[in-house]
Amino acid sequence: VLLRPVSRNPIDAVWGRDRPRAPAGPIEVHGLEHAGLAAGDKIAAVQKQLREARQHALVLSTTDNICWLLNIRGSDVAHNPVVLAHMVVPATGKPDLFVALDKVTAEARAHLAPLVKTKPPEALPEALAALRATGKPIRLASGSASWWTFRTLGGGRRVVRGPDPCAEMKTVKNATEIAGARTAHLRDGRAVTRFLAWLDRAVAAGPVDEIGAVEQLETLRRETGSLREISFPTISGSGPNGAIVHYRVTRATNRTLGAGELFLIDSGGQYADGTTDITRTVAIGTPSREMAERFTLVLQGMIAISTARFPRGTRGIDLDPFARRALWARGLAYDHGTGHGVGSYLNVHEGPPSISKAGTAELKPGMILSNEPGYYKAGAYGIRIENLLLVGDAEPVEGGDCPVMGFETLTLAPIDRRLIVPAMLSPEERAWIDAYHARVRTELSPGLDRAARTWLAAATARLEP
Ligand SMILES: [Mn+2]
Repeated sequence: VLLRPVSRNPIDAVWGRDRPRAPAGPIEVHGLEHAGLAAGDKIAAVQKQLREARQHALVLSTTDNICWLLNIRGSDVAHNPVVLAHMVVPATGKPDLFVALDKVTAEARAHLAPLVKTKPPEALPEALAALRATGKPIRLASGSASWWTFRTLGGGRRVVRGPDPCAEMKTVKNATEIAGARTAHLRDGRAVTRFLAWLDRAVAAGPVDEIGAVEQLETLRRETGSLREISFPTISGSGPNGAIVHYRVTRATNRTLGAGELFLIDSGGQYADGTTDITRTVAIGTPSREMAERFTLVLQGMIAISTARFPRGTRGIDLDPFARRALWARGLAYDHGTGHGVGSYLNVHEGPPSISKAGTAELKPGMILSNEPGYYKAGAYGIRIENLLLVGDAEPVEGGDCPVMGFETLTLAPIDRRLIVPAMLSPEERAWIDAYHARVRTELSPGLDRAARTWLAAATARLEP
């Protein structure tokens, strides 16, 4: 394959008069009570890095990094609360923000005016050409910037291609963002728990289908009064549809949740204080022995990540096999990463850190990652269990001689006990499940009505001996 640059976008030429207008959602200010760090301080930190590296300016084209840096959010991309924009951050002086001016509300203008010079997107090529004309080194985020941007900056060795400093900084959440994540997960956990309680009642009372489940879960999230948007299209797969990893239900594929089947639901919410992402697999009627055994193997992998202790410098790739060991030992596997980084009221998939074969970024205290091993039997059923985790320093291990880190579980919702085979679990694994369920019950119960509380008490009871 030979790629050749063209001066006109061929996709523009293909579009006819039915081309939708570019999104024009207003810019929202992401307040300090959620961001925890002022945009001016973030810009100063980036500029300090540029001066230390003797680079003249940084060109940003990644929307979530620009939103993080400026403490703004938007609605230009479904489920990702970002603003389509570019930015040039000079080593000293005021940065330029290139964004459609009709998105800049009076509130946004008041917030942005002290921070940046706001310019229309059409001014970008000229600004990049001016940077090129300085002949000084310009930093460009490799891996996300377009070839056009690279060429317009002059290409060659003057363009320093490296990681985006915002990407690194935003993955390590500050104390305000961590507190926000905890609150968001309490709120979201109650909505999910109400959903799971509803589901048990509803499938007993009559047919429930995949779309009906999606609608009920979104309704319950909306009833929190805080939902901005769901964080991705809900994956709602019953029986064989659960085995399709990125399944998205349509009217044509919609299935009734049948007795003796598994139902997998992977969903999340965008709240101003945090982004959530949770998967639960639920038994509809009585599961087969094989389903329960494989669910338990997936659970063992999930617990192995949740309870891992690891030294500084550990990367996601180092931990990924922990989640697979129990499955591999039985000749079973799953073909996706174990976990991804998650934004703070930003993208539900946020790099660079991940727990996967590609997870070469070091795990650092303050990072939020998902933990979502699974197992999929094509044509039959799918299993996935997903909680979000916060990386932190752990208590020193008795007798150990190096400091260790570990995870704190953020997600709060019961894991279906009907699918757990207690005899397969070690005493430590059983203790983890019982402690997790006790915590879920204690933390969620106060905000639930009597019916949901009663359901939750049973769903979080200790495992039978
Ligand atoms: Mn996920």
